[in-house]
Amino acid sequence: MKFNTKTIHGGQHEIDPAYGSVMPPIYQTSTYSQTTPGGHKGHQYARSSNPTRSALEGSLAALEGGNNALAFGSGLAAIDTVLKLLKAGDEVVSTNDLYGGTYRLFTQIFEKFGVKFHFVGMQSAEKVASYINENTKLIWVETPTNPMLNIIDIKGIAKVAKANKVLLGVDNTFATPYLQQPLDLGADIVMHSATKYLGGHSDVIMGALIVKDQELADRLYFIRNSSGAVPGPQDCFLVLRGIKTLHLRVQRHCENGRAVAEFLRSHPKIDKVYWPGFEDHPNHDIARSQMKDFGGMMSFTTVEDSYEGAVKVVEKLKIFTLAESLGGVESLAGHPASMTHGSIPKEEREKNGIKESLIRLSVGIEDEEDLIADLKQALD
Ligand code: P1T
Repeated sequence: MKFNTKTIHGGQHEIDPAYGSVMPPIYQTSTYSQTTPGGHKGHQYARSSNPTRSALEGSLAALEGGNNALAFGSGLAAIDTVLKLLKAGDEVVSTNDLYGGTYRLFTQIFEKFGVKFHFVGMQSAEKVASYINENTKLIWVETPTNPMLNIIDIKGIAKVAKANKVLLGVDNTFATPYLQQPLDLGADIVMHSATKYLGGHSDVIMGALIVKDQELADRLYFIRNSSGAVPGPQDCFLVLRGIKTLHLRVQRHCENGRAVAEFLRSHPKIDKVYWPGFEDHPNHDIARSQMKDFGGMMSFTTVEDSYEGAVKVVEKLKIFTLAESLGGVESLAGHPASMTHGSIPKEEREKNGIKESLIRLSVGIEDEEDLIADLKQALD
């Protein structure tokens, strides 16, 4: 089955046995009756499993080329579960430029439990390798990175991970499985904030992990069942519905992304535009080799290069909504330093290029002329 067909049919084996409904029903139940202890029809208690969730997980596994998928109550709950594979004394080599909430989870929750993190610019696999020692258990990659749109060579890092018997987890939120499939490039775990492109309509908070290895899936399942960060069936239904148009939406995000990035770059009030589709983006060749297209996420600074200047622009936008999050059908603008990355200390943020003047765009699927006109009037 090819990708576009998979978004609609992937992992969907069972038509509703009761009435033949084409979409899986929303099983809004916390528990399932048993005829005798253990005498159930495959589901006992909804923290452990739910048929609507299983339908979504089938779809997620198919899209990422995995054998198992697990859905969570949020993207951070999914990452939290990966980190719970570790124990005190273990070390993690993590991308330095990453979602502020992930950085906060690592530094303010897991460091307390004795896990050590190295935040590293992952532009070369050799550099990543130099941080590995006998305590290293996980390499955590976010690519494209949030919000600087750096691209990390998944295949290159996977070689380092394999050689050192270290797990490689990739946050594939910005790319989506339509653009990039990390398991095929050698990753062990793919993670999504399904809140974003997978859901696609800014109406759900959800996370996901997808893996190939059964033993790893069992360990993650055990942690999720023990810690309990599961999504509800209504949200699973919504994300499954969202996925059915993932390919169409992401194609349009990419087309509009290119048009907006090129417009911004040509505007006299713009200083830098960070978008991996530009041929002179420092990681453009890696992006071209591991991604199908370049996506609708980008960041930029204006020549004014000030907090006040950035605020003026985002306040003037009319079609782009000033809001946290990304990946929905509607275009959003954000100010990373004060919003999504506010939980990273200023010094750390600025080392990675997240200036007070930086604006991030999630380019939606509206008409590109309207998006460009909106940016133009705000900049003018
Ligand atoms: O919000 P949640 O579903 O828990 O996902 C967290 C998360 C994980 N990874 C990446 C790359 C993310 O971008 C996010 C969430 N990001 C935003 C809310 C944002 O506006 O960047």
